[in-house]
Amino acid sequence: MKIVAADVVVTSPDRNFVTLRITTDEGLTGLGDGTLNGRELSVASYLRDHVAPLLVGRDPHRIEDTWQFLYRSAYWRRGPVTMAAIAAVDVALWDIKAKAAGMPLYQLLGGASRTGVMAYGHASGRDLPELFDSIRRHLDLGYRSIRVQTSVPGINAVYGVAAQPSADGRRYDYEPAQRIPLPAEEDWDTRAYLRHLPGVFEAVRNEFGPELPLLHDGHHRMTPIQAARLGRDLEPYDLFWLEDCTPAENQEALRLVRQHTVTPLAIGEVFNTVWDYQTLIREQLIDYVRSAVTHTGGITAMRKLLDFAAQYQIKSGIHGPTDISPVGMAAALHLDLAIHNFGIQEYMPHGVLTDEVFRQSFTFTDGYLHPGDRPGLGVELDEEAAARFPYVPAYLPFNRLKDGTVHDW
Ligand code: GCO
Ligand code: MG
Repeated sequence: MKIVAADVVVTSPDRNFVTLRITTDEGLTGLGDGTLNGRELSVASYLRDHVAPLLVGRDPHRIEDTWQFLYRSAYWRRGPVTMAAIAAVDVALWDIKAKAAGMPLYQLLGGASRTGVMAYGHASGRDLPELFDSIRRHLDLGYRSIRVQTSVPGINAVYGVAAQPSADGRRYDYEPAQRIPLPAEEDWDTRAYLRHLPGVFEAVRNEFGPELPLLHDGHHRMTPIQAARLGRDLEPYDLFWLEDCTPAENQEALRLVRQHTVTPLAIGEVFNTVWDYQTLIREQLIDYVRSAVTHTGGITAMRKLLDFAAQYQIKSGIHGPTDISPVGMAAALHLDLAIHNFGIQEYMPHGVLTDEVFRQSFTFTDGYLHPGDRPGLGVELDEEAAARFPYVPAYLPFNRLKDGTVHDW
């Protein structure tokens, strides 16, 4: 079998997505997700201008060889654009291989290690009544694990808080990318946040009891000593994890956090290779790996990363916001089902327009996701529907402190 075409489709149903479609001379096609929120066209160009010409004529079955070729022959290594592009190729090739085998991808990854994949959803509220409503709606939808984000008194806009409960009863998750010509400016005050958050978790525990797994995302905004304090203050509320408590690129910073708290830690959604985790995993400074299949070089690289983590009893918590396309989500679910050290999967349903463009076979039942049993990934791209939604520039927001200093968002 030979690759005869590698086409990039940029489409914007609800939001922008970059999809790679690889076609073979036997008529099989594979899909890969290369979406990098707010920087989508850079990956589209990397794929179109630099990678697609290299793929034509290659044997699609040689996945490891193609991965190593793309990683090493570029000479310039790592980085979100490169690794998202490699991920798109890798996942498309796994899709083709599984279709050729007539099996769902998880079978090629070793078969199912569990019956379903536990998902967590995003609850948020500007105050406690709104937050409790949001948690109840998620419980009604079937979620059995819930991320909790709230506004903080004195701060106008806080990461993770949906501005308005939605009118259609379907979409009330937080969506950070905005279709505006310049990034929105938000404000931030870490001391106010540290004072406010433990009381929120105390109220949630009192209302919903001890069983419900609760998660929280710090979105890189604390220093190590602030993160250590928050982790310790949240210990009575038994969090499933505290995510991205410090800017993740300084791996050593987590040593200090770890010294002071037993709140489980998750990091890695902005990482793109196993090298970003070397210290974190070897020194057991984290409990969950947050990488996205889409941003970390695809199934081939994620598998190696998660096998490395498994030797240290560190589990998966694969990134799955709506900026991961249904193709990237399906890839994550096949991996989640197959690996032994699965922890949890982030899951926010996409909008209705996205579901028109990407026909999916994965299911969400009683809090558990399953990738389905169609050969390959189980996702089809409707090209005509995709063409109805051209690219729209969109930006993530950024933070300034009260004195105007730019801060991690
Ligand atoms: C998460 C993430 C997202 C990111 C988003 C940026 O935990 O899901 O923090 O909400 O902010 O992926 O594009
Ligand atoms: Mg996060």
